[in-house]
Amino acid sequence: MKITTEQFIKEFKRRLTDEYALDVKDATKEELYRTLAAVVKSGYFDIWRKSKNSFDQDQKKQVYYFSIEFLPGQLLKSNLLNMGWYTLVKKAFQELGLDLDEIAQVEPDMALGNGGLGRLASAFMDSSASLALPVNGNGIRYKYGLFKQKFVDGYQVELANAWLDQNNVWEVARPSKAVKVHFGGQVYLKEGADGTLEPVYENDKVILAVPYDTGIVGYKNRHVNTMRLWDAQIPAEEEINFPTIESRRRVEDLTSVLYPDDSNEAGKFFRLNQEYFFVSAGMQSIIRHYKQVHLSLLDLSQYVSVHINDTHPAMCVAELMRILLDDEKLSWEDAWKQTVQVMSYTNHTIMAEALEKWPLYMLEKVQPRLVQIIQEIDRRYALELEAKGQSQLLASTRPVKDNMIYMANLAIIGSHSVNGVAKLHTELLKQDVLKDFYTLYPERFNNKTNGITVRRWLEIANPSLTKTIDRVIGTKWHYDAKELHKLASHVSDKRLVDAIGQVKYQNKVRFAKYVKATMGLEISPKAIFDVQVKRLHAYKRQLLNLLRIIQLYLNLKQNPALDIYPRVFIFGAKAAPSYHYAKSIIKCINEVADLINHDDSLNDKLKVVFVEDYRVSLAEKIIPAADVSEQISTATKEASGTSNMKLMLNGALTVATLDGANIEIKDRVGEDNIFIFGLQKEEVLDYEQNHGYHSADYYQNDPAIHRVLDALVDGSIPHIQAEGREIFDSLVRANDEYFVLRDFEDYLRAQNEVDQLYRNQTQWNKKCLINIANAGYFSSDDTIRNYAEDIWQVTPTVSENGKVSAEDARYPL
Ligand code: 26V
Repeated sequence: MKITTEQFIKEFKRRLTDEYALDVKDATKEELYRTLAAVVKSGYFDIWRKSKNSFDQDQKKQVYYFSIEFLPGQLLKSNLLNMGWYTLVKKAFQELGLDLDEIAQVEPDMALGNGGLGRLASAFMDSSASLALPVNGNGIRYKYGLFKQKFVDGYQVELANAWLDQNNVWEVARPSKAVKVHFGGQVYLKEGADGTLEPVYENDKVILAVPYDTGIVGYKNRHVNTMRLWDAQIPAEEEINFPTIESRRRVEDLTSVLYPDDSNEAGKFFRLNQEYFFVSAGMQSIIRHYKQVHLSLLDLSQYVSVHINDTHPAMCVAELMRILLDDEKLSWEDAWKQTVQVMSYTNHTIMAEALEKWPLYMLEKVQPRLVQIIQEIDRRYALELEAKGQSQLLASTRPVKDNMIYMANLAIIGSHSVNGVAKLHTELLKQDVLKDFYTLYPERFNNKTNGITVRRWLEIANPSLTKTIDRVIGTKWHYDAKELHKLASHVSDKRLVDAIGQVKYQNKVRFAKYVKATMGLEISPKAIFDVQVKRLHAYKRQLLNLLRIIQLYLNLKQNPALDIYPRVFIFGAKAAPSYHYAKSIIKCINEVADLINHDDSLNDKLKVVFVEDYRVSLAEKIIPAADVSEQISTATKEASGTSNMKLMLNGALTVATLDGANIEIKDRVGEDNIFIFGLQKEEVLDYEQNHGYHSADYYQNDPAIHRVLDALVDGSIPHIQAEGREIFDSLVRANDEYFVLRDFEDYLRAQNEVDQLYRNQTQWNKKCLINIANAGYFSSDDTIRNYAEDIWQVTPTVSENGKVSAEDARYPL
């Protein structure tokens, strides 16, 4: 049953009356948004129910994707698109005199993540649902999402993001599915009547974990999965144990804030509590549900897969052991066999500082029983290595060392699969970071290159490009993004190539309007829009970009007639609140922007736009308007990157180091269609291992670098006294950890090529077309298909009408 425009309008009006007693003309955007969301939900809730039931009826193997971050952004448009309602509702709204785009903007971003890691988790949720794969998300329902960023005098200021204040229309609270999580106290083992050891808990606190479920709508396939986020509450019968306001607040705080990745000491303890909370709640509910459907826990791994997204949920290993041993009375050997078969783990960074380790004493306070179990895992692991004659690998791989728990080690030992997120990254894991594990368990290691949701980043974010593509190759790519490759045979089609350029221009006009409206800044859509959007981190080298901007500025001041193609540099980035250096870079970019944007003598050849509060919904505005994609991390440091994929999909050309997934992008588009520069992996590793790099030499011997760096400290750029000095020192005195100065010259070369090529619009647009044509290889649909086949061994469910991804499988009203 398909819905018609008339049916939709009737239903919409009826709900608006029922809920608000209003006519369309009298309703606010907020009221219209809520009403539309209600109609949308009525379209998929029944299918959601059926999808859930079918898993149990068919005894399907289930995947549980544990992630401390999810970053879905806004859900209204993607739900409409996936239900097959998007065009219809757009049209119906026009008939009602309403603009769907405007109303969709009312929705606050669901920003329960910092960056790539969380966005990837949400891409995977979308793709799993679209492939009708039985994948469930498991995470935390933070009351405050990632902070809202404001710039005050060029400094980043963090404001609370109380996104739930406006109510989340998509979630459903399920108090009946709550579980109890035990924290703290002491534990000892007592011999039971049957001779088995039983843990006895004393003085522990019990907290109620209440799940909030969000339906994840599959793309036109009548399949809806669940993302389950946990909220912490005080159980009614435990009120007495939380007598003070302070103790009650501690419970609320458990699920209140999302920690930025490098939070401080005090925050760390909370973070560990959060990790145990969502791990324990998730694992308990999995086992409880499993027992309703299956008989024996010895079959667990046939029906359950648990994915550990980065190390934050690594305690899943120990928590499952706890449940199987203590609650279900399995033997250690049986429990361990199931655990390893159930668990799989993805590593998302090789940055040593980001590899989690926790002091034993801290976990002892959170959950003493887990400490016992982890120590036993460690003890048995040592024995196993000894038996295999591989004790020399023990120190570097054991889970417990010097009273610290190494979470990656725990995850790897407790999993049957370990994967990196791009080819280079996986190679580095095998040969460098995790090489001793690779010696021990080569069969566990595999690569799964990241991907993006092509539908969100093209169909939703860039409707005019979507139309242009549809006209040439049809709409099959909406299901299978690799179909985009058919565009490649049209590079000689002048009309198409021009159309690509026109679409880009229109998108730039639109973004320029947004910049004017929000920042009061005039930018010309004729200029090159050069975009770097990602978390602010030293290794991502926003600084390299900035140094080039400063150089262009100085050159233009010296020679106003200098022939450079006009460029608008666009930045979007948040810095972790305690990451001082990253915040100094933000301040410097903002001051350089201020200087440049107010200098009429530059004749609009340069502009710098640092958008406030970069987030998924803003990315959807910026990325379609980008000409150049900056992917300039120090080789080896960026595990994959995913903005690189989104930008190429929207026809931006990439300036890149051979790092992360950039390498795979280059392999697909060919060297002529990407601008590669900079040190390569071997050179970086060589510098690092042999201490062969001396950044001060570059400052001393390269006059161009000398001049640019001096501008940081000699007052040429106002208001950056402290920050300019800090950055100068990091580059010249602290030996420039990320080889910014080393790569500067080659970066300029690559950028000059960009400048030249852009003058030939036909050549440029052809390369854009080739990039778009190859971006389909980075669809998260394919990535998740590989996870399903290689790691989880799950297959798609057959949808309600017997079809999977059927073109006409619209959602009914
Ligand atoms: C966190 C920290 C915190 C302490 C300072 C150093 C540091 C460095 C990196 C991180 C990020 C940790 C995990 C993460 O978000 N990784 C990102 O995962 C994306 C999805 O796989 C991937 O595309 C990005 O390259 C990777 O940085």
